[in-house]
Formats: sequence, C-alpha cells, structure tokens
Amino acid sequence: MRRPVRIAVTGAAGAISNSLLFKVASGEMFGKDQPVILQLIEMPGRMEALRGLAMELEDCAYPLLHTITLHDNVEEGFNNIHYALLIGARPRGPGMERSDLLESNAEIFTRQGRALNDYANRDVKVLVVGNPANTNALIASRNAPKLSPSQFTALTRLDHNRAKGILANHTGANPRNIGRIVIWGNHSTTQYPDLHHATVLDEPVMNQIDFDWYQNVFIPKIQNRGAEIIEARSVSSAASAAQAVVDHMRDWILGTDAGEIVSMGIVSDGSYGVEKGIFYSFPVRCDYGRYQIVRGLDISEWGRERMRLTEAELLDEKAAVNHLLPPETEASHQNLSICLRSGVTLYADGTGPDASSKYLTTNRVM
Ligand code: NAX
Repeated sequence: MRRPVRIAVTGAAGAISNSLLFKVASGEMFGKDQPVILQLIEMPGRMEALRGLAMELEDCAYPLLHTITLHDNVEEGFNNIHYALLIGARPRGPGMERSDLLESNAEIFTRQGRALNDYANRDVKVLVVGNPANTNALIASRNAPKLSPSQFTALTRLDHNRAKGILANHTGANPRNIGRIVIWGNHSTTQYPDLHHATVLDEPVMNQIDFDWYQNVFIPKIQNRGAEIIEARSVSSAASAAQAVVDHMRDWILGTDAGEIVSMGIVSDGSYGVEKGIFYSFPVRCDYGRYQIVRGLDISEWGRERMRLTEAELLDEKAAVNHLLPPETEASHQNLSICLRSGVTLYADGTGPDASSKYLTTNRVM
C-alpha cells in the first residue's frame, strides 16, 4: 500500500463534487492501492452542507479514505497538497455580462493561484473545472510564480467524452473501440470537436460518417451539449463532469492507453500555430504524470479556421482579465517548452526559472 496523497477540492459541497468525491474515495481516480486524504474547501456559508457530505463519505467506510479535513479558506485547504481540483466558481447570474463573470471568477482564481504557490507541494498538479475553465486556469497559473505552467490544466475531457459517447451512439460502436478524438480550444461553444484523426476499430471515422452530419449535427451538438442538459434538467451536468474529472486525472497520473489520444486544456507552447501563453485544449498523451502534445496531425484549412475561432475567443478572454495577470509570470508562459518531467518549465535556453531554487525537489511519494 502506498502512502496517502493529499487532494484538495474546492466547491466540495456542490453538485459535481457530490458525485466526484465518492469516486475518488473508492479509488476510481488513482487506483485501488492509493489511499487519499481529502482536503475539502467550501464557502463559509456552505460548511454545514459540507459537513453532511463528509459524514456520508465516512459512512461508506472506504478502505482508501485515509482522512477528511474541512476548510473555509484555500490557504489552509491547500496545505501540502499533491493535487488540486478547482471546481468551485461563481455561476453566471441573471443580467450578468460575460465580462462580469470573467472578472468575478478572476478574483477567486487569483487567490487560489497564490495559495497554491505558497502552500501546496511544489509538485502539485492542478485541474480547473469551474468556468470559464481555460481562462481561470490561466489566472491561477499566472499567479503562481514558483510553480510551472505545466502543472495547471483545464477540463475539456467532458467535451471529449461527450464526443465519444455521441459518436458511439451514431455508429453503433462500443465507446471502447473509438479512439483519437480531439477537442481543440476553449471549453465553450467555440470549441472544435475534431474527428479527422478519430478511428472506430482502427478504421478512420470520417470514412464511416456523413460529412454533413459531422458538420451540421455532430459539431453543434457537442458545442451546445452543456446548454441542452441544463434545459432538460434545470441544473448543469454533474455526474458526467465528475466522471470526466476522474478520467482526466487518472490518465494524467497513471498514463493514457497505448496509442490513445485525450484532450486536455493546457498552456499553449505554440504547437499547431496556437498563440503561446493561453490555456487551449490540445491532443495529448500522458505517461507517469507527464503530458505531451501529440504533434504532426494533419489539419485542413477548414479545421484551421475552427481552431483559430476558438483561439480568438480565448485571446479575448485573456484581454478581459489582463490587468489581473502579473507581468512577472509573462515570460514563463510565453517561452515555454514542456519538459518530459512535467512540473518543470524549461526556458528556450534550457534553464529552469531559477537555478538556485529548490525547484526540482519534491516530497511526493507515489
Ligand atoms: P454548484 O453550484 O453545484 O457548486 C459549486 C460550489 O462551489 C458551491 O457549493 C459554492 O458554494 C462553491 N464555491 C463557489 N466559490 C467558491 C470558492 N471561491 N471556494 C470554494 N468553494 C466555492 O456547481 P457545480 O455543478 O458543481 O459546477 C461547478 C463549476 O463547474 C461551475 O463553474 C460550472 O460552470 C463548471 N463546469 C465545468 C465543466 C467543464 O467541463 N469544465 C463542466 C461542468 C460544469 O458546468
């Protein structure tokens, strides 16, 4: 049995966490031999609800659930953590403009980035779920100068899984036999769900589906799936989002299946011509806690246009929160090549951010 890992979850009494925490505690995320310590964080007014949830977790008597601690602030909740699942965010209220939403979440994620910088384990791996997820990840990452941008990711796995499920339904294939789907860009309606590299039973998907269906039915369906679910059940996707969080983290830490590609929102290093320094969903492969962008996929002009559209939206979002992005972390986000040892940012000259820092030290046991 391994030593327990510490996992912080914000928005821990919310709908996604209500599904997620039971999966994490039962070993679905990091495996049946990995004990977990859950450091659960909520708003002060939600602590009673969180206490109730913690009691339910305790009542499941999960063998892997080592400890639960409850916190009403991130500075305490992020202490020594190895993983951060940033789910809590300010929802869009009536009459609220998109820029207001960006701004109010920017404050939350600025504070969380700083707290990760100051209190988390140096090797912490962060997944941002709360919307706007890509730009919230950027804000958190830019506010954590001691951490590498490659330690921050945004969730686009739900879009990836949606694409797989809907394609499986359309083709009659088992989702297990579908691979190499790519979600490019933002977790929003501008995302580009790309099936040009996807396969069903190792045969190209594009030979098996009608292009009109792909363009006019499939793509808008994936882009608008979140809204469709809200319309049907009056609340947003929760169980499927929790499953996507598990899949994202499991693949990141334990590795993707051989030959498989998954989609993760990560800081752009300029691959595929995407502007550096924004959090953009790319095709990646993971191995031992590292991720690497899958390079060399052929992109048609038709696909490029869609990639640029979602990139433009992310650049707009970045511009809207630019005043909250500290200039001191601009260079590490612009001049980055993601090293095979994830968690380490190399600058173009091959050095790390500060040769004298304890950057490479870690006390993570896994
Ligand atoms: P809920 O409203 O059910 O729960 C959110 C919880 O977060 C609440 O209990 C609230 O008190 C808490 N919270 C808010 N600000 C906090 C802070 N600063 N620190 C700690 N806790 C805080 O929402 P839920 O359905 O769980 O969704 C959470 C977030 O995920 C939303 O922003 C939502 O838009 C986003 N989603 C992102 C997805 C993605 O694929 N990236 C998909 C699912 C989901 O829509």
